[in-house]
Amino acid sequence: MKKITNIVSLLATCLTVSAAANSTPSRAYELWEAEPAPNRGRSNWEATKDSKRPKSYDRDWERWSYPIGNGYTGVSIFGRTDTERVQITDKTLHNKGMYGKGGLTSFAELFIDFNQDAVENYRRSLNVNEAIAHVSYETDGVAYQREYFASYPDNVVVIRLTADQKGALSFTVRPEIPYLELKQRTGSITAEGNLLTLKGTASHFNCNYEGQIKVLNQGGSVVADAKAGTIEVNKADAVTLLITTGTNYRLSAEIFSNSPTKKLDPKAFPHEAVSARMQTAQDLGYAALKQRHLKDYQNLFGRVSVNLNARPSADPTHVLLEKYQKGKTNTWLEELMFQYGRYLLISSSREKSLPANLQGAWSQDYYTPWSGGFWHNINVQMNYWGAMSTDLSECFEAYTSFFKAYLPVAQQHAADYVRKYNPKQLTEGGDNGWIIGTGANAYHIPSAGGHSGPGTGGFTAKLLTDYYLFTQDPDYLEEVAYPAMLSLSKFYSKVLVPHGDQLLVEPSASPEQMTNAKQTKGMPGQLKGGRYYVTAGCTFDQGFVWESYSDTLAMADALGKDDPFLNTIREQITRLDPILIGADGQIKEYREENHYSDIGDPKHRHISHLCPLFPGTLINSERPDWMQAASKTLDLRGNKTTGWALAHRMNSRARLGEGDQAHEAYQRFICERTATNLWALHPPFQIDGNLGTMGGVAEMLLQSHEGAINILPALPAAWSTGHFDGLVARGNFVVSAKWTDGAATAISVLSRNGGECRIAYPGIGKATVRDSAGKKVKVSHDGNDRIHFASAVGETYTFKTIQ
Ligand code: FUC
Repeated sequence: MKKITNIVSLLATCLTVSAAANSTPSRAYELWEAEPAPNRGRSNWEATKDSKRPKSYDRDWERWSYPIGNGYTGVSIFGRTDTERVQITDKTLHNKGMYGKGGLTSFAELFIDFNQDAVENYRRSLNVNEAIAHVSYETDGVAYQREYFASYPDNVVVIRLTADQKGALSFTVRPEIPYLELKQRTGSITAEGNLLTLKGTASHFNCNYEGQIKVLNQGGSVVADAKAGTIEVNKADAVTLLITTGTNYRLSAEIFSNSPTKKLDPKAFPHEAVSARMQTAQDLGYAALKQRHLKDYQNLFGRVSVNLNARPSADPTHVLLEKYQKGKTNTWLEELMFQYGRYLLISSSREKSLPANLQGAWSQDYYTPWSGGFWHNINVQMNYWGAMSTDLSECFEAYTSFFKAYLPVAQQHAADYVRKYNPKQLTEGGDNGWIIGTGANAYHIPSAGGHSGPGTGGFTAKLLTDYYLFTQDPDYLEEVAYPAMLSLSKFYSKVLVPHGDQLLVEPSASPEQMTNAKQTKGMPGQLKGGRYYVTAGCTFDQGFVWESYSDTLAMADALGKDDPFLNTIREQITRLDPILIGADGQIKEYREENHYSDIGDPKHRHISHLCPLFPGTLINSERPDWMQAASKTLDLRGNKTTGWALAHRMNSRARLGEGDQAHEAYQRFICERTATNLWALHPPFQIDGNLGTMGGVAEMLLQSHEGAINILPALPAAWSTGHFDGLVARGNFVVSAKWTDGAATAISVLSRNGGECRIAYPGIGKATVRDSAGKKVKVSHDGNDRIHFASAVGETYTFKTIQ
């Protein structure tokens, strides 16, 4: 199943492979345009029909601006020469949001009036290798340059303006606090000396915010206009603008447990922290800030390269995309999108910041679509699908901190849930585990239920498990992953209801799948949830109980733990009966389904019943019948769907070893759900599609969920020649591979953690394995297609063919 059929023999030729880790991708990736982003103003904003979305949204921002970010602050750059627009988001600033539970809202707008209309040789770009945006143009015989970056180590946004002639820089810096007229926040702007300060309060959570913009000029002068709240720069040689943002938000258990007005201390102001950061940034100066930014960013970004043998394109990005959409597919854009996904993850999710939200770290809205929340029935998990495999596990630390903070409320939710649905199982005052439902945000986590069953908890926990499996961090296993899994399993054990010999989650709902009375006529399932179909033991819920139980047992083994509750899991896991095949050869979404789509929308974006295939591991090559049924299900569901939904299909196809179909889902995503700034469109913009397809590329090239490292498990014909360096496999092995005409020609593995290294690839049994000193390594064979050997920490092994 996982084999690539067009590969007959392994490693036809031997090529040397460079060391895997920390080699900056050799190729230069950038987005660029020969025009600034349009900014046609609110009158051009597009109306939305959906009552749950903002009334209108700004397509110019969404489709043309370039995002930079440092995990805390997201910035969208238009690169204009008349009036530049720099829109600023701080992930902690929330108003009431569209559901009344809180939602991300735009922090500020920074306008810079240059009044330069007739410009030549204009170019704006986003350099993905450096995380720096550039603007350059000429006017009146002067060449102007701008650089924009968001530094994580110094938590500051830097804009550097230069010209090739002295005294050529004159402009007005004019910030704005958006949406004041809608009365959910107060705000004022002061201008003093070279400092602009924006401050106020978003009332719903008493969120006090402050933003500072410092205008540092070389040559010329700066003049503050206190009344207008602006700073004018006159005839400077060069200018550095520094931007810092902050609020009184502190990630803590109280954020989730307290009532809206008690979540934050109304008397706490971010002024000192924001000012201190500004001072540090100013003291460091532009050159040091840039160097520190590059060091930090490139340490992460430079770890992985994927080369699909494309010829780099010289087209502006929107032309590149248009050509692709017209059928001129090219792997250059596919490579670029992959690295752009890694860029977006690094820019929106860093240790100590909040996790990447539904829009990453970017929102120009009053009410961000779906509140800019952490949606737990697939979206936030998808954000991290590629984190570990593309060697960005540090980015997941933001989610771990978030998890730790919300855990007490998740425990409360679990107790309430058991009390409501299965009161006999409640351990009053004791441990009932934890659970999280779909619509979370920085201030609130909901309980499970409604349109998505409690499988949402297992969906989340899979990330904790994977973080451990990839990093092999023993402290994480002991302190975070194992306790979380054990506790989640406790919760699940309390919501399973006996149905004959089986134990079924009840109530149970396959996320957002709807039905109607006609469809359910004569069905045992009950329409308890209104338009959403609620039943017992749907595959999504049963599957995630299985995954959680299985992961808990594996971790207990790894730690040598012997909790008495493990016996309950050992007994219950045999009674879940999670995977059933229906009359059309499909994986059933519901136990009571016979033919495909007896219940629900046959083209639904969610494919929740395939979660046991991906990100789960229950459907795997040991069960070819299930693999085949999963493939059939994907055929039936089709690819006419939203951005993130294509990403799930892509990853699922990769798990099936269906490289061409995985590639087709990727192509569709690029053709139909990608904006000209390469942001993913649901539509509207959601970051999950970017990050999910990024993970999908890695999943096509390397897998490790079946106890071995599978090299090139889902290589499509379109990627017949190429190489990758630095992808990570579970066990913390860093892998590189080179292939020609669909056949691997060189493989190398760096063992970061030691331990048994298992490699699967057709014909690998014939290969010779050597360590970095060239010494032949003794390997054991499991047939011709699998080998294993004991690896040493820090050692790199290369594989060569024996014909
Ligand atoms: C899930 C999806 C929707 C949307 C929302 C943010 O609920 O079903 O399509 O992506 O999250």
